[in-house]
Amino acid sequence: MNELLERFKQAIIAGDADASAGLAEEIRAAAEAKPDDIFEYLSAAMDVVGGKYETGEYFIPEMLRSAEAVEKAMAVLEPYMFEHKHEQSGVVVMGTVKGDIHNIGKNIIVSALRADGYEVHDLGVNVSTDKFIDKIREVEPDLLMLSAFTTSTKPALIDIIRRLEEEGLRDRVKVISGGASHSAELAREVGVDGFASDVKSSLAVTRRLMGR
Ligand code: B12
Repeated sequence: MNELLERFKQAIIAGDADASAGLAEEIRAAAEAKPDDIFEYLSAAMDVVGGKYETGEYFIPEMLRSAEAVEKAMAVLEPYMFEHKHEQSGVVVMGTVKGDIHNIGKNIIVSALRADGYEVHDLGVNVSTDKFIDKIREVEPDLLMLSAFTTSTKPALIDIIRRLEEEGLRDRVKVISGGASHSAELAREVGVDGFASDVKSSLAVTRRLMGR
């Protein structure tokens, strides 16, 4: 299985969407890999891609090809990785904050939350504070989950918390942020209720804040 997962990782690094989707089919058919293993190889692949970008070996088009290779593979693997519950766990509004267009990690968390029984309203990427506030008024979620991947998104996170306070909504919704650049320090500075940087800890923090 590890050899198959290694080939899967290499296909993502190479940005070969046909190969990654084909290998995803093989992984699903073998039914041996645990979701955590798949995430480990997928994240490791994107770390290599990020590293190649940093050293100037890859540029934006190569990163986009790798992103597409992940998306195609996830479409195959999602039903296998997340066994869906039927009870309702809570309502979530989620999106990637303004100025940020990364969506792979967000989409994975959206899938994991849906599988864990949450009704998720996914607002997409580059979401303005106004759009978050409007949706919160409309659906009155239990949780607001914010993806933020670049360090330059800190003001956007602070703006959302400030607006929630101004609009008298801060006590009505728990706010969780997440993304590659997150740390306990950032979470404290921004004023969110919780943060996480992978699927397992994201589900753990949502359960904790929902009192489950
Ligand atoms: C792919 C990629 C892109 C693709 C994105 C395609 C897409 N459809 O998403 C493209 C090419 C568009 C891109 C663009 C840019 N990128 Co980019 N990108 C990456 C890369 C290589 C991988 C990201 C990824 O998908 N990882 C895999 C997923 C599974 O992991 P994840 O994103 O961390 O998500 C997990 C957790 O964070 C968590 N999570 C995610 N969201 C949430 C939300 C909540 C609430 C919770 C609890 C948890 C959670 O769970 C997820 C699942 O495990 C990273 C490097 C890296 N290794 O992360 C750089 C990276 C994020 N990008 C970076 C940069 C700088 C950029 C650009 C500014 C480049 C440029 N000069 O134009 C632009 C930004 C454009 C913008 N305005 O947003 C930097 C950010 C540095 C920083 N600290 O600010 C990184 C770290 C690369 C680097 N080392 O320089 N990028």
